[in-house]
Amino acid sequence: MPDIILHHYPQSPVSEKIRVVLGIKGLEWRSVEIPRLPPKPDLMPLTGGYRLTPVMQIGADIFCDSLCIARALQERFPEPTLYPGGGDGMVWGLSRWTDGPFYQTALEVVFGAQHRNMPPEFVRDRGQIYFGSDWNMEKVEADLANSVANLRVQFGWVEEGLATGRKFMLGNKPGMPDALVYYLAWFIRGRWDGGPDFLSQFPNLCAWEERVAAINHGRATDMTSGEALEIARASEPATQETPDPGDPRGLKPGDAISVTSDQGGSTVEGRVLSLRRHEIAIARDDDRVGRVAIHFPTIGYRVAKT
Ligand SMILES: N[C@@H](CCC(=O)N[C@@H](CS)C(=O)NCC(=O)O)C(=O)O
Repeated sequence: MPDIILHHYPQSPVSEKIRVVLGIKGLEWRSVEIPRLPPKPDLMPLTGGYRLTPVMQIGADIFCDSLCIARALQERFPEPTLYPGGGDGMVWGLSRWTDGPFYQTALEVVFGAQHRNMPPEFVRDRGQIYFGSDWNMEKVEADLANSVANLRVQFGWVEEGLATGRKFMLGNKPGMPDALVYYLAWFIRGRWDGGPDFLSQFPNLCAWEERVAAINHGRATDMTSGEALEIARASEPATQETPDPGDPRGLKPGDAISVTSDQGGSTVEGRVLSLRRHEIAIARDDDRVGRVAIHFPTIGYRVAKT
């Protein structure tokens, strides 16, 4: 199998989730550092316009969104499993809490407390992604105490689970729920000045954070974006044409469609290649990399026929 290539940047919390997954699985991978703000000229040929972080590449197959990336890694490298305590299926449902309301609350706290110390162009960019087109940091700041109260409840639930003596969320082995909660603790600890003090009220969580940090990130070696583009150009997508007769949208391989993240950002256009209940892959041709298969999760993305 070609190398696993992660397009990411060190400060990205959602990338930290995937780096922990790579660590749980003990994988070797290649690390391409991408810009924190657009333009991302060496990413666009691969993703067809999708700009969020992280993105995974395996040859000419491109995986957008951490939900799609984690699942693709579990399918290709089943052991050690991301479902050690029998959490099959349910862990993806859990991700809709951690990546939805829990992440949103963490963003409200970090931006509410720290936005005045962030570069204005960064606040403008993230403001519209995380808080919508009518974002207003003064309001986020004014609501900070309420957001911290909500964050405290959610980390409190995690603390209750860990207080039972389990080493990890699903028992004595780490799995997907650990990656899903760890990246939020990592974000709060590292990006909010009050984070370390806030987290110290959860002693079991702090001890668990150390255990997850010790798993580390697998074995990464750097790669340039140029090398990654060359690998895509020299490869053909491994994804086969796959119909899904049960697709409620009536989509079929070959249909011309666009895919747009609910978080906004560019729309990616291509032709349906593979349909599975939880994922869609589209084929797209690009001047720099030739044909790529771009994978998106079904959840969180809107598909329209073009
Ligand atoms: N649903 C996406 C969310 C990813 C996300 O929000 N990532 C942040 C960075 S942690 C981002 O893309 N920020 C804008 C950027 O990197 O350009 C996923 O799970 O991958």
